[in-house]
Amino acid sequence: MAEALLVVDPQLDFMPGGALPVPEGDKIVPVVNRYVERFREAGRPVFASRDWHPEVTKHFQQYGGLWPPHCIQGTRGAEFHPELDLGDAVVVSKGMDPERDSYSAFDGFEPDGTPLEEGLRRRGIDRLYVGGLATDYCVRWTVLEALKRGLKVTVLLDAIRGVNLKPHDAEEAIEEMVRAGADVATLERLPAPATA
Ligand code: VGL
Ligand code: ZN
Repeated sequence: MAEALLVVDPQLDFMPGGALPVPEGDKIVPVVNRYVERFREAGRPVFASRDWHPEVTKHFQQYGGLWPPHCIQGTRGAEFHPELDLGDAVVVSKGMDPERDSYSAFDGFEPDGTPLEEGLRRRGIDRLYVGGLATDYCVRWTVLEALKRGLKVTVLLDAIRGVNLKPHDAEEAIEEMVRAGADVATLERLPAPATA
């Protein structure tokens, strides 16, 4: 079995200056680049999810949701940060259903329509290393869903940032993920990804 890196929603709208800015969201960019390099050198796959909303969705405030419009398909805000070097990462798109308010990358699909879970199983992946935005929403839901599906998860503490609608949301999200069975790591304390 094998390991993969999953970078959750490192998109411009979640960075300072974007439509739904996560404080210090851009600080993950150089760190994520180093993780990508490590995984690439080890021959392990890299996945990047993207929030990919239609203009009208129950996810947005105007239509009963929590959020200002963000990451609308095809807009600049929906693009990955230009300084990210995601290489040939598998892009997983999520949030397309206008009727559903979903946060997990496990509700997403690869470009050919393969659901994320199936794509991971096909590649023999049993552990995900997860970084990205935001700790208290899409990272949290993605990690909890991965654990429920029997995958092992390592949360990359130096490659995540939270929205913190309430001041301690991100901290509490990390505690919740760990209680649910997630491991944590940083670049300096990263178990060497096993080569296949
Ligand atoms: C996210 C809020 C709304 C996220 C997505 O990627 O964490 N947060 N949509
Ligand atoms: Zn969203």
